[in-house]
Amino acid sequence: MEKVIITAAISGAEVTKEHNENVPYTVEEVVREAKAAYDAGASIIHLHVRHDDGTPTQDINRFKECMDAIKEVCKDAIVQPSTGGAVGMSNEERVQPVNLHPEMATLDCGTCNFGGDDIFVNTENTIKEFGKKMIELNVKPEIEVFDKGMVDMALRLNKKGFINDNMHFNFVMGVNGGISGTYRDLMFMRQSIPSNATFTVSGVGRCQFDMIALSVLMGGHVRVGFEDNVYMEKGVKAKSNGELVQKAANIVRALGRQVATPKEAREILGLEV
Ligand code: KMH
Ligand code: ZN
Repeated sequence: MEKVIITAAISGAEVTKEHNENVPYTVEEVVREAKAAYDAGASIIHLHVRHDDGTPTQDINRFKECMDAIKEVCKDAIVQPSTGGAVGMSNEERVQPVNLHPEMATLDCGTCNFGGDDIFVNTENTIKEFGKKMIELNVKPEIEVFDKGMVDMALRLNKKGFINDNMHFNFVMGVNGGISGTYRDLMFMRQSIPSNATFTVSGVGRCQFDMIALSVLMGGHVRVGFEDNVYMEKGVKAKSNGELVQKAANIVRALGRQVATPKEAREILGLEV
């Protein structure tokens, strides 16, 4: 089987220092967390950025500052900005980092409840607009799907030319409002995408490491990090994203697969090497 790409979602937009004091806000903290994740085996850094007080922003200048600083210390990492941003942001705000021509960016393929009163809104026209822009700027989308209907949306927009072939999916499992993080549902998602598509799995909350193990066994890739989960195990908070990546890498190796380097990740994903 091909090697396993580990993505580290180091910061997120909803998780705060109240959940784990090591969640990064400042550029310095972002760099610290990215480097710890990279050193432990992450080849993709999935990035949200904040103001120093922790407020999420999609400001292009803040993204540039953080991405440049990450690349200083994680030379060949793939830095993948979010276009999801935080719940409630406008499309104009969310799409800004795509203008920096990153190798990849996320493309969220549907609307869902997001806990409490929150709704994460991605209308069909939004997905088309973001997808078209990514094609124009040669940015590979990581197709984020929180439920099975979002897979169908992505497949339909692929046929209509808003998403290129060689699709790479991220099954986000366990959001309150999305598909649950169970073996049955992961199989269902896996069986719903084309056989030549690649996929990673993000288990949110307590299902994170179960989803990692299952994805490794199924031939998939894995995402770990504070955006999705701040615990090493029940009641034990992670000291860094590096610790979470290390645990994921140990699972990968224990199950007989190897961790991909950034160069290998680019080859697997069809990015320019
Ligand atoms: N913060 C969530 C509302 C993405 O990065 O593309 C959306 C999110 C998805 O995190
Ligand atoms: Zn994200």
